[in-house]
Amino acid sequence: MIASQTATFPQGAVAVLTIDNPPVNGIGSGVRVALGKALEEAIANPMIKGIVLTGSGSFFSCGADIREFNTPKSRQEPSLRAIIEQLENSPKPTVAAIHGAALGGGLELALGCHYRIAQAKSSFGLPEVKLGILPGAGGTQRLPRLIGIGPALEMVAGGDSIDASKAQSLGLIERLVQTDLVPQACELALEASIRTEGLPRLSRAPIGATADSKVFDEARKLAGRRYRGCIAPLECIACVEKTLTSDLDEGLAFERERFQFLVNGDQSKAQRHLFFAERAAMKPPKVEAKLTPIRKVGVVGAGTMGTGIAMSIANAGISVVMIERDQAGLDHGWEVIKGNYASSVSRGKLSDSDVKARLALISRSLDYAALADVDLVIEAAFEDMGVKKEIFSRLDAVCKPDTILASNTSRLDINDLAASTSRPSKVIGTHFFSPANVMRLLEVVQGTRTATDVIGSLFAFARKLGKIPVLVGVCDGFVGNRMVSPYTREAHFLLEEGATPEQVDSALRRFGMAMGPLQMGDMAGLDISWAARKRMAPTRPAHIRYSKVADTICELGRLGQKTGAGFYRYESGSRTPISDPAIDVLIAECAREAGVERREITDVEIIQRTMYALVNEGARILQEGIAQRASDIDVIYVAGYGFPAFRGGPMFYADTVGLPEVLATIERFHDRHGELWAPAPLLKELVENGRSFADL
Ligand code: T1G
Repeated sequence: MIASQTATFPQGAVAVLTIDNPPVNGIGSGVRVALGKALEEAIANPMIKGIVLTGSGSFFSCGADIREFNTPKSRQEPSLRAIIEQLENSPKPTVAAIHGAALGGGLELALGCHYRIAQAKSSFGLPEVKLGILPGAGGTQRLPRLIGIGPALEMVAGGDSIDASKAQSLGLIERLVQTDLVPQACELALEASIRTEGLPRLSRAPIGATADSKVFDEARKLAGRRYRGCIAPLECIACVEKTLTSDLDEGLAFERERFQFLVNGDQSKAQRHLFFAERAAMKPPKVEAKLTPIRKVGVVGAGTMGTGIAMSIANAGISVVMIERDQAGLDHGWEVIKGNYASSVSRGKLSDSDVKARLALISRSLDYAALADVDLVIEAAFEDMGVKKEIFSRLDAVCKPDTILASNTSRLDINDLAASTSRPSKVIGTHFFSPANVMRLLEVVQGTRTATDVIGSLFAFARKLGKIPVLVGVCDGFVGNRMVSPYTREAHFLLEEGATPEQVDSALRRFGMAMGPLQMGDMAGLDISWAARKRMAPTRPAHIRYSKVADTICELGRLGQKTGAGFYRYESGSRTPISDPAIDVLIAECAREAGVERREITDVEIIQRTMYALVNEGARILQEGIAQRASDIDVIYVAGYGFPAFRGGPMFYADTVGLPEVLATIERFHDRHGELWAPAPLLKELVENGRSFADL
């Protein structure tokens, strides 16, 4: 847990304490006990002139062990705050020697030291706010005393890391070193041990230039935009604000009280659930066979998805060949890519040289022969099985035998596509989400004959792209889109029953969704789901309720933003939805034809009807084995569908409400609205056994 060594120099001996708790040097109870003891010994040892604290492996320390938060602590265990006070009150100089990353409690440990030096490639951050909590070991009180209120507010309430050069410019670290981190830290400790002026202790440092309240109001506005609906950022800001009116002890007490409030709240439990859920989802299946390294990729189709996918690959430094049917399509796709990169440059996100390097990785061709040496092809052509089969048979003929063939289809049958090739074990689905160069979610669709090493290769490839791969099975819509069908269906039914598009969308935005289902449909294009409904119409049972609202809107040529009107109107070039009375008339007419009596609809019902539709379908998906875990469904909805992280995802949200209540409500809907609301058997089984989705 803590390795203690003594480094001896002519000027004296230095105790080097190394946090050794792989993989991230988390500061769990074992580390705290061992570190407290090692510090006590070093301070008591008259031979020791100074103390250096460092970390083993790749990180200094990435903070407290998140798994311990809601578990009771034994009295013997020193708190992280106690350890930090031990470092700060040490009569001997303490120096943090930082490499890799100092995050959360790891950075707070370093702030307790008298000095901090770091390797050039290290990073520093207080990401607690992204877990729905705040730096609970003095970070909100010491950091402003070191780097000033403004930069401290940004780090504490934003949660983003800064690099070593930024840290040095802010005064967060005294020295930047290329090599010999620990020896240079020892040297600094020995130099400090003979200085006559007192050791720098942040708890006694005055707050720099007092910021006026405007900076806090600004920070609250920014937090409201970036973390809409989250309470942690506001608590972070309040703690930093406290430094202006309180001494350290009062500030620490306030920080502690607000930390406890947050760590016991639903929002933080949801966000910590997602932290581990994401990591569980991204774990590839156990594979014996060797993985295929993906060094060169073909993308067939230079439309919206194809260009986004090609950019995502080039952004990861992997070369990509983009294929289209005709030169016009290829040129248009190339212009779209250059335009996207140009806007990243204008927003300061990328430099011209970055863009040049990425564009150099993207080649274009009309000839499939250009795919002869690629390791993976991602087909992103028109969403039609016939078109895809024709492409796959050409790929099968041209590509190397071990080339993986993937389709970006959002709902078609991968097994059917695989059967049309000579290499079904190499066929898989890679469902990217638009815009593919931005959205992190990637549904990896496993066909019944897809080999596990192909899945493993795709997971490794997805991680290189910075994506969150989630393994799903084959069904219409896989996981995300399959669940969005009943969610949207209920939104349309609610319109017929009396709600307006604004009421449905604003209720769900207040719930925390990035966008309501009707505005989302207008943005994605109403024609996509219209085509799916028309495809399924022949097999739709006549006795099942069906809303004609969306079809009627599409039949008027109102396909969403791209046609200037859908559920809402859009002024030319604007994406701002404007309520359209013509739609209210259309909905009332559909309701009359369907014999639906309109009534007052409450926001509570809107949330229940849409959210529980997601949960019920999610339970079915779990039961059918289309998703491996309930938490995978949560990751899919938060990373791909704008579900609020502070609610943890649809399945975690259902657990938070309580499955008995969810089931009782679904049974009420079943009685009132018919078989579309038949409760999923798994949901009934969980309630009967007093279990929750978290137990799966
Ligand atoms: N606690 C517990 N487990 C952690 C952990 C943590 N803080 N950080 C990582 N892990 C596990 C992770 O679940 C995975 O486990 C393995 O380590 C590798 O992680 C008092 C209250 C550091 C950037 O928020 O951001 O300090 O899946 O896959 O991609 O004020 O881990 O292998 O079983 O992510 O190289 C604040 C969280 C805590 C940092 C490395 N700190 N960690 O990324 O590896 S709260 C954080 C990360 C706190 C104080 C407060 C990343 C990473 P498994 P990984 P990676």
